[in-house]
Amino acid sequence: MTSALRQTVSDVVQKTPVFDIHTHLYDPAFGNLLLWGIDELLTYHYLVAESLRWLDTPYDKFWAASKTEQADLIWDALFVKHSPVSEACRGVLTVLNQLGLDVKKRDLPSLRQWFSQQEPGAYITRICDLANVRKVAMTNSPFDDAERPVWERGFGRDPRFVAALRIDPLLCDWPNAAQRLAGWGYQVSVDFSGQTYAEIRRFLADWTKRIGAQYCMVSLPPDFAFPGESDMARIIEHAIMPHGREHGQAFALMIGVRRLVNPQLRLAGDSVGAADVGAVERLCAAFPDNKFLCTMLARENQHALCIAARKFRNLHVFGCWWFLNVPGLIEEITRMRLELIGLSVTPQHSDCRVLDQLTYKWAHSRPIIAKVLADKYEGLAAAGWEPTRAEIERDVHDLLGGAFEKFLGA
Ligand code: FIX
Ligand code: ZN
Repeated sequence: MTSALRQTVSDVVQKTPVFDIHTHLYDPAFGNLLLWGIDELLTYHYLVAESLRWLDTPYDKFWAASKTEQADLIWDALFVKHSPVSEACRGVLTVLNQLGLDVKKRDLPSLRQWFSQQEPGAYITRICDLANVRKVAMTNSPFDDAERPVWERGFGRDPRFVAALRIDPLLCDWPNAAQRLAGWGYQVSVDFSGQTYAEIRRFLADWTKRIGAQYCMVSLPPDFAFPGESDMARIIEHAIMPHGREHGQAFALMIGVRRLVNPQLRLAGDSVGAADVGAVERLCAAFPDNKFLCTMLARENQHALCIAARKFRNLHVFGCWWFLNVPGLIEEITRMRLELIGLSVTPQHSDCRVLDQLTYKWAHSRPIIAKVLADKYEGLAAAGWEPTRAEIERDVHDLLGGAFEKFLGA
C-alpha cells in the first residue's frame, strides 16, 4: 500500500516545475531548428539506431529517403513488426498518449494529420505545460553555421529558453577551430603563439555576452586527460579557466562519448567508453575558483564521479546521459547519488532533440526520482525524522534545477 509520505513525494515531484539543464532544443526564434512533431519523434537518432538493426535497407538508401519515408520505415520496424518496448520507443507512445491521441489504433497517417494542424507557438506552450518545465537550456554553438547567423542578427528572446555556450570544435579540433576564429577576426595562431589565449578568451567573452550563456560546455571522449600538453588541456588551462573566473561561468564537461564508431549511422553512430574521473578531480583541485558541472556516459564511472563530488564542492554532478537514460539505470544512479551526496545534485536532464520529447523524458524520470526520494524519506521516518511537505517541496525544487541554480549563483 502507498504510504501517505510516498503519495506526498509523488505529488510534489509531479507538481514541481523543472529547469531542464541540458537539451538540444532551440528558442522558437530559430524556426526550423526547433524540431517537433511525429516524424521528428520517429526519426530521433536513438530510434534510427534501433530500427536499422531490423532493416536490411542499405544505409545510403535510408539516408537518401525523405524524413517521412524514414519515419515510415522506423514505425514499421519498431512499432508494427515488433512491440515497442525500448525506452526510446515507449517515449514516442508516452508523448502521443499525453497529447490525448489514441496510440492503440497504430494509425500513423492520422497521427500525422493531427500534428499538421498544430500551430507552433501554442504547441510549444502546450508541451512545456504538459512536461511542467519552467526553463530549458539550449546547446548553442558559434561553430554551427545554421545557428550562428541567428545570434548575429539578434532576436527577441523567449525567457523559457536559456543559452549554454557549446565549444566542442575549439577543444576537440583546434587546428580547424583556429582557422575559423581567425576568419572571424580573432588573432590566433595554431601553435598558441602571440595573443592566442587572450584572443580565445575574447571569443568566449563575446559569445557569452551575445547569447547570455548560463554556462560553457563540451562533450569529450573517454581518453580525456588533464593536465597535459594536448591542445585541449592547454586551451582549458589558459583560456577556459581564466574566462570562467572572469565571468563567474561554470564549465560543463560531458565525458565518455566515442564519436562515430559506426560513421554510416551518422548522428546515431556514437558509442560509449569509460573515462578517467581522476582528470575531473585534478581540474577541480587545480582550479578551486572555477565551477565544474559534470556528467559521464559510462555506468562504470558513476560511483567514482559521486566520490569526486564529495571531495570537491566546485563540482556539480548532473543527469543520466543518453545510454544511461533508461529506467533501471536512472534508478540505480539516482539512488547512489542521493546516498553519497544527498541533495546537492541534479539527477536528470532530458537531452531532448525534439520539443515533444520533453513530455516523455520528464514523465519517465519523475516517478523514478520520486520513488528513490520516498525510499530515503522512509528511511528517515524509521529513525523518527518526518519531513514536512514544505521540506519535501524545498528538496524537490533543488533536485529539479534549484540546486543547479544555487551552484551557478554561489
Ligand atoms: O553531446 C551531446 O550533447 C549529446 O547529448 C548528443 O551529442 C547526443 O547525440 C544525444 O542526443 C544524446 O542524447
Ligand atoms: Zn546532449
